[in-house]
Amino acid sequence: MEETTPFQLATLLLVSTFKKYAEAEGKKDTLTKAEFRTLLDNEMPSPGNGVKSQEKFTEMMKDLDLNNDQEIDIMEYMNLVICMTVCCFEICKD
Ligand SMILES: [Ca+2]
Repeated sequence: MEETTPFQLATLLLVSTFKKYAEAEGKKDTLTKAEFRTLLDNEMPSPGNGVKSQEKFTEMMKDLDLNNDQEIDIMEYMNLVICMTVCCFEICKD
């Protein structure tokens, strides 16, 4: 069996993290508000991440929930991943 590359591993981790929280309640392939809140609290616990307040969370949910169904699907989640990746890229610049 071929070795998993770092890129493949990163992709698997992003998907498994999404699924872990999405499967907690309701539909298995989308994040409810509560599931999304738990994902942010557990996976992005940095005090500087700015999503701790309810106001910031509501704003973030509104920005990500493009089809306005009050849930975050995998494509909407990917917009968060893109933002996080670009921020990381900028921070890692020398
Ligand atoms: Ca949605």
